[in-house]
Amino acid sequence: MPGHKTHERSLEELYRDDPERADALVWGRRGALKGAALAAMGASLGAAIPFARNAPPGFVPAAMAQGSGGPQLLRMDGKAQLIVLGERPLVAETPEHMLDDDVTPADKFFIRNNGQIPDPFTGDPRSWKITIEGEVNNRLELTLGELESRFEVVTRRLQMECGGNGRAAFNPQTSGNQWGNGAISNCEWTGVRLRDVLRAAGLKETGRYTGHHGVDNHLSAQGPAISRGMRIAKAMDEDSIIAFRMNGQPIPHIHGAPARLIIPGWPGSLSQKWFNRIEILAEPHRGRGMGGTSYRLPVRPIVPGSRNDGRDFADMESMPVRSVLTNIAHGTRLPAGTREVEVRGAAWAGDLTVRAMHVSVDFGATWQEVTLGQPHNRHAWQRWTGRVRLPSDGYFEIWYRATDSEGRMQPHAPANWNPQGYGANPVSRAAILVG
Ligand SMILES: Nc1nc2c(c(=O)[nH]1)N[C@H]1C(S)=C(S)[C@@H](COP(=O)(O)O)O[C@H]1N2
Ligand SMILES: [Mo]
Repeated sequence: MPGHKTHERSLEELYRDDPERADALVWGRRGALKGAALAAMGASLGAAIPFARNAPPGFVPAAMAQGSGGPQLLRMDGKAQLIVLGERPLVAETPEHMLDDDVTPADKFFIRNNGQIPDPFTGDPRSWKITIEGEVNNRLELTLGELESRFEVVTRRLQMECGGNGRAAFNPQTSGNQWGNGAISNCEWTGVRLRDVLRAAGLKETGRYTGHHGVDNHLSAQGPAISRGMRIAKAMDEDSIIAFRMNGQPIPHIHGAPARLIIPGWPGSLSQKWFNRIEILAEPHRGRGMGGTSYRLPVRPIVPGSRNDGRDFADMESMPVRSVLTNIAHGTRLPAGTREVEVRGAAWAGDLTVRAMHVSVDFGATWQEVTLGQPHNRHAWQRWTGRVRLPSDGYFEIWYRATDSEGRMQPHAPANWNPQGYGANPVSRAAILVG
C-alpha cells in the first residue's frame, strides 16, 4: 500500500532517532506534548488512551501505523474492492473485514499472480488436458472430463493462504508484496484427489517430489511465471486436490480456470493455477520459486536485515497459526457510551487446527478466551466469536491471538526474520475509537 508506507516510516524514524520523545508524544507519558505533537504528525488519535499505561516503550499505536493516504482499491468485474498491492503482476489483498463469510465468496478471494495473466481458455473446459509424468509407470494425459468421470469427485472447504501472508509485519521491511493478514481464503473446492490420479499413473519408489506447471508466463515472457513442488507425502494427503469448481461454480479465470491445484495449509504458491502438468521427481523440483530464499525459512535464526543466500534454509511447509477479525474494520469509530462490542473472526494453522482463541483490549495486559468453532472439515478455517467490555470512551486496540493444536501462539512480534519475509504471524491489532 504505497500511500501507507511514507507515514509508517516517518513514525518509525521518530522512534529510532529519539524513542523517549516519540513515546512522550504518542502516549503522553510526560503529559505535556501529547495533543500538539500528535497533530503535528498529522495523525491525531483525537481521544484518550485509557490503557496507555500498559503500552510498552517504543510501541506504535495501530491507528498511526495506518497512515493517511487511503489504499488503492481494485476495480475488476466480478471482484470486490480488494486492496491493490501490485499491478504488474496483479496482486490484491482482502481486507480482514471482508472475510466474514464461513465460505469465502469468489469476489472476496485475494489475488496473487507472479506473472502475466494468460488468455482465457476458450474451448470446452472438459477438454482441458492435464499431464502426469516423470517417476510414474504410466504417463497419463487426461482431460478434465476424463478426470471427473474416472475418479471420485470430492467437495471440501479448504484454506489457501499465500506464503507471504503477514509480511508487512517484518521490520526491517523485506522484499515482496506487503501483505497484512488478508492473503487467505476458505472456499468450497470440488475436484479429484491428486493421490487417486498419481496412484492411477503408478507412482514409482523413486517418486519423492512433485513439480507443478501452469500455462502463465513470467512478466519477461521468458519461461513460466512460477513452478513449485513439494514432498510426495503432501501430494498423497487426501485434501490435496485437482480442483475444477469453486463454491459450486466453474473457477473464475483470475483464480486459475479451468483447473488448479489446491494444496491447503502449505504456501499458496503450490496451488498452481491454470494447471496443466505435474511431474513426479526423484529430487526436489528446480522450477521458478524453488531454492535460495524463495519460500524457505532459516533453520537457525539470522540477523534481521542481513544478507543470506538461503543455502541453509528449509522449504516452508505447513503455514503458521494466524487469525483475522472479520466483523469490525480496523479504524472503526463507535458511538460514545459503547461499553460492549461483539467480536468475530476466523483462525487457522496450516495442517494443524486451532485450539484456542484469545482477545485483549488493554494492550495485552489481560486476555480473554472467546468461543472457537470446529473446522467444517480438516484444512478448513475455524470461526470464533466473543464479546469484549470497554471501561470508557477512548482509543482501544482489539488484539486477537490464536493458539494452534500443538500449543504455539501467534507471537507478540514476528519471529525468524528472513530476506523474502515468510512466516510473520504476530498478534493482530485493530484500532477502534469510542466516542
Ligand atoms: N499458474 C500460477 N499459479 C499460481 C500463481 C501464479 O502466479 N501462477 N501464484 C501462486 C501464489 S504465490 C498464490 S498465493 C496463489 C494465489 O491464488 P489466487 O490468485 O487464486 O488467490 O496461487 C498460486 N498459484
Ligand atoms: Mo503466494
